[in-house]
Amino acid sequence: MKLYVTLSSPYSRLVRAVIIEKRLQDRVAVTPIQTRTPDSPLYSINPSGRVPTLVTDAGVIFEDSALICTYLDLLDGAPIFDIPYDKNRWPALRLEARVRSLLDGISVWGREFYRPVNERSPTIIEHETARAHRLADALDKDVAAGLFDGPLSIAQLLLACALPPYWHWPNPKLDVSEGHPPEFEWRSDRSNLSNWVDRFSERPSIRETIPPAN
Ligand SMILES: N[C@@H](CCC(=O)N[C@@H](CS)C(=O)NCC(=O)O)C(=O)O
Repeated sequence: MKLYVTLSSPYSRLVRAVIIEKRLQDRVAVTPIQTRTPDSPLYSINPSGRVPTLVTDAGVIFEDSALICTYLDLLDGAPIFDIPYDKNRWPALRLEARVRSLLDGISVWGREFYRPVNERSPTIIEHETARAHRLADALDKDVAAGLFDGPLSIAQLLLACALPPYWHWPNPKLDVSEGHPPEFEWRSDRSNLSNWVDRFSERPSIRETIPPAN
């Protein structure tokens, strides 16, 4: 199978982490590909042009990190990320949705900075920055309440993939004519979240998927 990714994409990183957790490295070739260009080679594989995109051995195309993770998890018939239909199901799904909401917002926020300065929207940047801080506050409380302490889950992997440092310098893809974009200071006053991410990030699946410096 082939998994098309960009190494900076947090959604792709989640799937790359799942491949490591499931020891599927021999079955899935992680293949970096250019996205967001008029002639991206991904368009002829997946019309959405989004990564992660999985092409199965039978040539079936999957997109969306959640779907791809479920597919890969079930390949060996011994899923480790399956959420059982018991009383823990709704808390687990709720937590995963909250983390995904953080990541979705951060992605919109970060994308603004990849535009030329004169195309950036201060309104979107302000809105997404505020959203990210509200969610980080809520997740700090969730960590303190022990909600991320259970067995390995997609919510945990997503949280670790969503909160790296964002910008590496020098970064030729960013217009810095009006200065460097601000970092998302998600650690400040959030020691529960910060300590949890540091501890969790010692897992090989997180260590081995750190986005490269450009
Ligand atoms: N909901 C999707 C989001 C995937 C996504 O937004 N991928 C971004 C990279 S982080 C992408 O491929 N962007 C390319 C484009 O918009 O053309 C998932 O979970 O996989």
